[in-house]
Amino acid sequence: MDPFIFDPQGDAGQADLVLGEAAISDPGWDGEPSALTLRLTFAAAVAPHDVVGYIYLDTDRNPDTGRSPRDMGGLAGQDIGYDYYLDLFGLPSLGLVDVWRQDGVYIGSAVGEYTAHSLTIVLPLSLLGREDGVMDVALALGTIQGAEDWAPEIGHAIIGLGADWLTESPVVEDVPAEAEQTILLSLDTSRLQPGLHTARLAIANDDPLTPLLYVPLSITVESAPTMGRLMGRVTNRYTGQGMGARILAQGGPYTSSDPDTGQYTLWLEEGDWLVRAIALSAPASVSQTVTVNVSAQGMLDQDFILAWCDLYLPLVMRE
Ligand SMILES: [Ca+2]
Ligand SMILES: [Ca+2]
Ligand SMILES: [Ca+2]
Repeated sequence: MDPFIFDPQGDAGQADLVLGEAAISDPGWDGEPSALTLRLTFAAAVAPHDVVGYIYLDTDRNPDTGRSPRDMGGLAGQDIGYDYYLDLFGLPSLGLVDVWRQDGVYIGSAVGEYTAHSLTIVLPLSLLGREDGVMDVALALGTIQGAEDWAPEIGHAIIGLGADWLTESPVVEDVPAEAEQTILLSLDTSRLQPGLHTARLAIANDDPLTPLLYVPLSITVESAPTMGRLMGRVTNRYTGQGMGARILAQGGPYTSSDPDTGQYTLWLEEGDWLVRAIALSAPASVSQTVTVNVSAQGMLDQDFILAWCDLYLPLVMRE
């Protein structure tokens, strides 16, 4: 799992968060949804079974949409506009985490599981609308007596930017004052689509003002001479609008379409492929599968049309 927040130990009593980690699972060919796993680790003295609170998710990463955490137990310095929030108040009694939209619409529930000093929550990303897994996040945690630990107190954390093509070594190292430490980065681009990929190297340290330092990283992957390109749009049959979908090649790579335009590009090795588009914010059964033949250096147009009616229709009963 990728750490997204390091919170100081000792800044809270019964709900002292020290580490937040996240992982996003790949979507499955058979429609297993992408899921977001969140693991919160608390100071060793904390029994996380009493912890309640809110996790604010800014899924469009736009502070001008949604609400400020300040409106609901958060701090004014937490600079996001959350579009969804996770409500942990059902955890101690029911073991459930409720997912709410910012305007108070109940979306669904997920199970929270405890291990020693950690709490793990697994959320299907389809609960969060047109979500690709990258989002801004802030937390307010406490007990039913009140909020105790905010993370981060100023700014926000980002989840979903973990780069599985990058490993760093050493991961943990104490660096004395005025000393230097070289960190070796290893790249594995074998599973990456051609194009630009970015990541941030986070360096946790004991500076109270900037407990996390970020070093931006980017890499451009060139296509191999044996690869060809599939391009097109994913649209909604009922509205004609572009829509967000996962485009997967069976046994191969996948990509996502732009949620606004529906446009996508998927690079594949030459040969025959089964390719499936699965709507992101709909049941996984909303999909279309095609067979394509990709030629080296070739470009193939392939549009997908998905039948998904994203409306709640009132049901009228008549005698
Ligand atoms: Ca803390
Ligand atoms: Ca927002
Ligand atoms: Ca804190």
